[in-house]
Amino acid sequence: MGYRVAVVGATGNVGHEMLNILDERMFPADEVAAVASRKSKGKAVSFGDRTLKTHALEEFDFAGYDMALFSAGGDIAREWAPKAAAKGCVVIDNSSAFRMDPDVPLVVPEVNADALAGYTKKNIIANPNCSTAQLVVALKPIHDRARIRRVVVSTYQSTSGAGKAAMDELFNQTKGIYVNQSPEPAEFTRQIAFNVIPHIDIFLEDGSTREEWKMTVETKKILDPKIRLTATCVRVPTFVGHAEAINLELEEPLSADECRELLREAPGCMVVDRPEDDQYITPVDCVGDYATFISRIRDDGTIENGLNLWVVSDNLRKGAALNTVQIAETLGSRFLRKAA
Ligand code: 11C
Repeated sequence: MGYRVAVVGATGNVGHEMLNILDERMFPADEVAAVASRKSKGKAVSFGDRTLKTHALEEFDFAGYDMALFSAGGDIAREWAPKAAAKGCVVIDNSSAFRMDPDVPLVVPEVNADALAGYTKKNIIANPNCSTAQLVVALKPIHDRARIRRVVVSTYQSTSGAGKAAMDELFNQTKGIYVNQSPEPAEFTRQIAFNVIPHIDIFLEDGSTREEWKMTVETKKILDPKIRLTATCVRVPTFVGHAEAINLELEEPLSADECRELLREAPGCMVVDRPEDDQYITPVDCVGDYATFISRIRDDGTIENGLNLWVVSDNLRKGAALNTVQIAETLGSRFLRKAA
């Protein structure tokens, strides 16, 4: 017998990818229900070669569903995840609503799958922010080998991280500029076409942004609370794929060559790093892929035990939908054990 799964937020960017990935990976589901806001009720969404009619969240009964994959934002999650969880349905939530709740595991399966055991406290599991997920996949093997003391990361985040309307804004502004129309920012605080914006999510009192704060606290929760991390998060005019320039200070020596070999064998990682042949990954190359790609691995001679890396991944996949489905797979195989 397979699982009964609900995808909440099925009409959004990430919900769409969740349905694709459940189908691609042949998730053992007997039933998949697409759920979204009342205004999307009845809307058709694709699930492999099938079409699902969207249910309205307000009318949906989670009783009898084993898992609900939520990608509907923090406010919806705060209201509806506990209601679904109370009906015995395990919620895997993509928003930031529950990530730092000590009774909710925050999981990237390649890094801390064992933490899933704690899901029973609230029947809720949190999926990290996209920029954190790809970061910790690349850092985990390095930390296990040489202990990471400090991380300095600068991100180059695509517009899909901010949703469909933000992608449309990039598209329309870019077209508009070619015909001398002045671009009006709506989703972003500045023009995004032909520009970069050092501002993702709200500003905090210390001058950093909440996106930068999330990278710090989520990395500590998933990987190791002792790691110090400082981030600068930047929106760039790309559609899909987040890139990160990462500088590491390690406790023990690890050469660039050793790091390359280590990451070649590491779960979820794909090393593309032959600068002599211009072989490195860019966001456009990673779209639709599952891996966290690592390029430009090199020693940083300005500090003791320093390394630099360039890490790129599809933010809608490893950063969101894929990680959620991997959590569901691990939950199913290690904890729920319903399907054969
Ligand atoms: C972005 N990382 O690129 C954000 C999107 O906390 O799940 C995901 C926000 C989150 O804008």
